[in-house]
Amino acid sequence: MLFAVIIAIAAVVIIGASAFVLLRDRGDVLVLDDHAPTVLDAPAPADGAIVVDDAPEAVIEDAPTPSFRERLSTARSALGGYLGSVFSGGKISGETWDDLEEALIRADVGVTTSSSIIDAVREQVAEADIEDTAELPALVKAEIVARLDGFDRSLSADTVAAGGEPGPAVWLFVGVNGVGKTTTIGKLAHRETNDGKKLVLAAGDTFRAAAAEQLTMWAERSGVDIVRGAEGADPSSVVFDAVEAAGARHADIVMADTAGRLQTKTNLMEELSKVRRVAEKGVGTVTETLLVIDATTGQNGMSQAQQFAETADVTGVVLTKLDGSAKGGIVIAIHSELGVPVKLVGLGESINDLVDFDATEFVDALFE
Ligand SMILES: Nc1nc2c(ncn2[C@@H]2O[C@H](COP(=O)(O)OP(=O)(O)O)[C@@H](O)[C@H]2O)c(=O)[nH]1
Ligand SMILES: [Mg+2]
Repeated sequence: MLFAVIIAIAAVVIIGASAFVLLRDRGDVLVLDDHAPTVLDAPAPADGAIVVDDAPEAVIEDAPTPSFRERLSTARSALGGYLGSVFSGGKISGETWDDLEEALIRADVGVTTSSSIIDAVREQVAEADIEDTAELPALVKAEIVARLDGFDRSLSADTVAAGGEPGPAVWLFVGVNGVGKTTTIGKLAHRETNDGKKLVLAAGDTFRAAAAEQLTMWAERSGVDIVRGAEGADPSSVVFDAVEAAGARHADIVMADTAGRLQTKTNLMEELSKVRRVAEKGVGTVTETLLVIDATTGQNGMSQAQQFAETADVTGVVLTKLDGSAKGGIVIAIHSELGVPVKLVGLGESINDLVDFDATEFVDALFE
């Protein structure tokens, strides 16, 4: 009897252990051995004590598999037929150009960029004596691809050795309130952790206590460390402490959340440049400043984005909520008008709903 119980227990242990190994091999489970998720409370500058609390276990999530194009078409997005109707066949006329311009503008490509695309295509049509609208999709596609080509979409974590020791790379996330900064950091933390990177998150949005709570929940999902400050604390001191903590832990990347709302735009921009300065005061180097833009805000979002792009040294755009927009044309406007590449796209609210932007697949999806 006792023997049977021992056999049963042994069987359970063996099956459990092999299931664990299998899951780990598939990269589905984020169990960081001897590295329990930790919440670090950023010290008030006066006392300097870091409080370390144990956080709950990391959550198990499935790894993403479908391609960017597949993800785009499942998310009810892209240009949703705006362009298809223009190219229904027949002779090219003045109306064709009007229709094409209207389609591009309705798809959020923006007035300036739309007319520049049309001018370029018209020129080619005239030069090659093209008469049929059936030939236009290939030309428009090539024009759009040309506007998306030649940008480096990688996220850099290369840091210059500071005093002989390479310090952490700092990625700043900026953008107006509600665009998806905190969510994007949460998704990206999961991805980079799966990739073997060691991270520290900085809850630099100290405007609302809920913002730090939200980021802490994301940190727990991926089992990464997070540095927080009290509500109303100086965001740059939180980022500074996060960089210090990352340096001490030999972490690769600090992902810093920021507030998107202050009394005035000037205050907001000044605060962001202070955060940036302070992030590089110690061992950290800011290697990415990612501007987060909500695809559903269209041209309105573009004019806000312009202000950030002008003052914040933006290295790339994260375009969120493309799943909720039928107007993927904003991608083209971002490249042409802001001069920075879309590096990542948000296609939902879950942890795996963040994908690398792929220009060719995107343009193909536009014309489906
Ligand atoms: N559908 C969808 N919702 C998103 C996406 N990214 C963020 N959100 C949602 O947008 C809301 C605001 O996001 P949050 O990260 O708090 O924005 P923040 O104020 O810029 O930090 C939340 O409800 C998110 O779940 C996305 O790619 N798709
Ligand atoms: Mg936020």
